[in-house]
Amino acid sequence: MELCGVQLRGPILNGSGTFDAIAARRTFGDALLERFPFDAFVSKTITLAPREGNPPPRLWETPAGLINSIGLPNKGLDGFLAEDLPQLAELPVPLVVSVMGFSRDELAKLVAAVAERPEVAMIELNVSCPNVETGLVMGADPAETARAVERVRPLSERPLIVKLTPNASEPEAVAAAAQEAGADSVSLINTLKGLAFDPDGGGHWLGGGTGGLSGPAVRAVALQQVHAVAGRVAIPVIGMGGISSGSDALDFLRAGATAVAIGTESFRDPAAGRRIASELAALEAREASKGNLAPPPEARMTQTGDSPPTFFRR
Ligand code: RRO
Repeated sequence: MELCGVQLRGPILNGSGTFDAIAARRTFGDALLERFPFDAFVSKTITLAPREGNPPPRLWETPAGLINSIGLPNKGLDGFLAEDLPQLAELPVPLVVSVMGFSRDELAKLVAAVAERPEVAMIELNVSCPNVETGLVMGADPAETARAVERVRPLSERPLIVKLTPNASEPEAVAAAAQEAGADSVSLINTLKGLAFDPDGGGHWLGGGTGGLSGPAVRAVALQQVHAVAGRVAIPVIGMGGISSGSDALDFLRAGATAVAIGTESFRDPAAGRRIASELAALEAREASKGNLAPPPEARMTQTGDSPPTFFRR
């Protein structure tokens, strides 16, 4: 398949920041490259200056979900280009680099520098991190998002993906603004704002205060937002939010996504991307074979309201 002109062997990506390919290569060696779990790899978001990230604890489990408050720890642009990019370039799939700026100037410096590197297939603009102190989330506002995309669009011939936040009153309006400003794709959802208290008292559990919720707990919200966004824009949509099985992935494709990303599930099972890809392929093969068996006209005529003939049920 193809995403923004980039050839991919399939539709399964990782959600940014949910799979450390460099650490996985250290642990699994070249076996990781032979059985790489994703069809494109999205880096953890980088910023212009290095960051320590938020103080611990950084994670809290909820029913069917995970709240994180990692706070964007990273080596900064120069450290990433010098140390991480050469290693990520050895992965057997196209590389997407995720960047986040605290201002449009910062974002422009990041995009210009990353776009120069031939190892980079696409750039994701993370305008939706919930865990940084400024409280400024460009992606919560359509006009701010448009200004950011307009600023960086001329700096890169690489496809630009805009990562949307679910914490916006109308994510489809933000997606439309991103498209209008020149984005090639949108990806969603980033995490939903969440909070956890220390069960032993003493206030907030997470060192960063609040965090972002992910995992199956957010799947229905993500599916609705992907459906709404895909109905509004013409550019490809990358759907994510609690995908744990091929059936979940198929739901996002049915909602209008062109590709999907796996996030929290990879923490449980680092090989989840491959499992989900093969489950999805089996489901799609089954759908295709059903499609070839067109129902006889009389069967179609017996369909009424909510009660389709039983052979349509799954
Ligand atoms: O690093 C983080 O805390 C983080 C980021 Br940049 C993001 O985009 N989404 C998220 O849930 N956590």
